[in-house]
Amino acid sequence: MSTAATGDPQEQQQRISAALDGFCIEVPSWGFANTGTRFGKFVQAAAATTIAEKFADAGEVNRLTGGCPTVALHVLWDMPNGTGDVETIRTLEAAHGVKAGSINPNLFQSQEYKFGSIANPDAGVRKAALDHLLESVEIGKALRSRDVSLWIADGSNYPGTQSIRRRIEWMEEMLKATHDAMDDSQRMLVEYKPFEPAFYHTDIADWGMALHLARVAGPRAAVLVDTGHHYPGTNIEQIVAWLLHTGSLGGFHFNDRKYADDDLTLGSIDPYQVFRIFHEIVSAPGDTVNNIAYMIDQSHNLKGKMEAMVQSVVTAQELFARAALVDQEALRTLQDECRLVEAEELFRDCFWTDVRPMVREWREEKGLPVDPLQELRASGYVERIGRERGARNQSSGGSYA
Ligand code: AFD
Ligand code: MN
Ligand code: MN
Repeated sequence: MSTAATGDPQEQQQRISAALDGFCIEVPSWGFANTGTRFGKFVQAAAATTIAEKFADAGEVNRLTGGCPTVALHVLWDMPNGTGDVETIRTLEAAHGVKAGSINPNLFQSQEYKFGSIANPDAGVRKAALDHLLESVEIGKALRSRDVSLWIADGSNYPGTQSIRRRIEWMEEMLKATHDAMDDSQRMLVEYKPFEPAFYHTDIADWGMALHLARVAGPRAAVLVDTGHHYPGTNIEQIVAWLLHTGSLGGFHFNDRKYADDDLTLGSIDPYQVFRIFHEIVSAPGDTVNNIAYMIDQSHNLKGKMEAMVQSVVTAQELFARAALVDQEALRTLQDECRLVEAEELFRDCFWTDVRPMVREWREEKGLPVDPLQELRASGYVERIGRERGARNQSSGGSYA
């Protein structure tokens, strides 16, 4: 019965190289832009402001890591002209070697969404929100992007001020209409979040609500798990197991948290949790791994945007590699025979295995920089874009789009 740490090094290398060959994680355009907290924004000279700069930065992260060939777009921030911007995006894809990834509508910034978007009691506001969702679906079609990824910030701040049940009915109607506008190549990902910006009830607050709405919307809707969107102590890998079991896991927004939706770099607080999530996936049957959208959702106020993104991608690759080391057959036998400590030791062995030399080997095989963060620093890329963008960023105080 092999455990990873004492496993044959050649077999370990093969497992890791095969796993990383098939593992891609999407970077968010907004992760390169100046954003902040509700208490303020610390402007970074090198931050991206234009969609061209966001594609350049995403292309550089992919050149360094070999793991992120797509960049998530936020409609309005990145595509103020909607489908009119598709040609621009095409040109940027070719220039920087990364493709447009998920399309993320923005239903949380316009003033009209003060009391909600698709769950707003005003039918006119719901219609405006639906129009934006339908436009996002059309942008996805034009860009041949698979996923329309919805984060609905709707909710209320005080008991008794809104009908939770009527808001469910409105959301069901809006999401079904959006789903019906998609073509067969598209998917709708329904994200959930327990609180913030709403502080009494959030209309899509947990995975059960998201799963219900995905089912009502239609067969090409699934749930998006943002690892920062859970109360402390939540067993996220158990949620992932249930969503895998029900065929409803659309994808992830990866980040890390100590308290709430902190959007810290992936694995910076609890790497073991990410390893356990990845283990649920790599141990799932069939081509489950291929149908899941792995995405990063972060936008750092303190760390440098580029360094933080490279950190998150590299950490995701390393933790996925560790999960790939688990001998599933051996573990299943130990589990079925309730040989608890042996099962746990096999599991932990893989988590504690320093895979960095084997990941380095994979990078060399691929002709990639063996140390992406070091290469970023040596390349002078951040200094260069800081010089090119600094004056504008300082003068504009940074901006979202
Ligand atoms: C914020 C929200 C949510 C959403 C993201 C991008 O909490 O995670 O997915 O913005 O719109 O982080
Ligand atoms: Mn998210
Ligand atoms: Mn979030």
